[in-house]
Amino acid sequence: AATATARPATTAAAAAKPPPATPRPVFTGKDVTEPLKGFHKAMVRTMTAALKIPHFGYCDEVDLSRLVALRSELRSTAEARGVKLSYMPFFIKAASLGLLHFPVLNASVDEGCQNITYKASHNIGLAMDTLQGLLVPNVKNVQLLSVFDIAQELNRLQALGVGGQLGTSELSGGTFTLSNIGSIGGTYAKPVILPPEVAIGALGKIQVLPRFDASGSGGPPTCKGRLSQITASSDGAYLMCSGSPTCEGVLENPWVHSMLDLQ
Ligand code: CAO
Repeated sequence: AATATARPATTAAAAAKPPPATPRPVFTGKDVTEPLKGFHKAMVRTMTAALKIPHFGYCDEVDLSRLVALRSELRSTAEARGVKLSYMPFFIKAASLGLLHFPVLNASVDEGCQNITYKASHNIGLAMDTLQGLLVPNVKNVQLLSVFDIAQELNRLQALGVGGQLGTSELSGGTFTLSNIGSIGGTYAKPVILPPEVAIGALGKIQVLPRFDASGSGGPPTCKGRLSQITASSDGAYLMCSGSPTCEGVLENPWVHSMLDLQ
């Protein structure tokens, strides 16, 4: 899971975001059985094989405020070059930089678990929701690519995914995988390792959350403003403060402030 302490530009802008589409309810009136085919069948086979691998999971939170700021700074430059810059290229590059330090995670073991092969390339796969089902195309040789190169390749893979055109060259040769459930909205995930790889990473939703630092500080404690308004937006609820210069209108740490100011 990832947290960002960066405050929203304006709550009005956040409130203007369209709500996510809600799937329509399906009423068939009778049971429907149909054969599992193609990619769906392959997905079941792979996931079943994956569950034979011993798994150990570890979850943590990371402050991504600086990444959020950096992406918003670079986004228009990338767009001017015709490339959509999401968070994924940064996550993929960060994973590759981590793998340079821990090559044992960019490896594969043989069927009988007798040998381990340390892979030279960082071919980082990403779980992709496509019309063909859940597919894992990979970005090849990430260790040689810049964040912008990765974004470009990701755009290409996404376009192929949307068009149902991902092929063997995109889907094979992966050495490590990332699953970003954050774009859908969950905070934690328990992904399964894609055989013959030995590790997988998952990312939850980046969100603004109240947190304390190591010294116990969690926001400007000197605020003497009064809470004037609670604004709900698609990103959560923000408490508006009526006048402390330290708060600039939106409380950095709503819960600490609400306790201080309301008591
Ligand atoms: N937290 C908050 N917002 C996030 C986010 C995160 N972790 N990850 C992505 N977003 C945002 C993006 O920035 C983008 O917003 P903007 O348009 O404002 O930039 C929006 O969510 C949509 O992102 P995207 O899906 O277009 O692009 P992506 O590069 O982040 O993700 C891909 C690419 C292929 C992973 C995605 O399209 C997809 O298929 N997601 C589904 C993954 C899935 O099914 N996971 C389950 C796997 S089980 O192992």
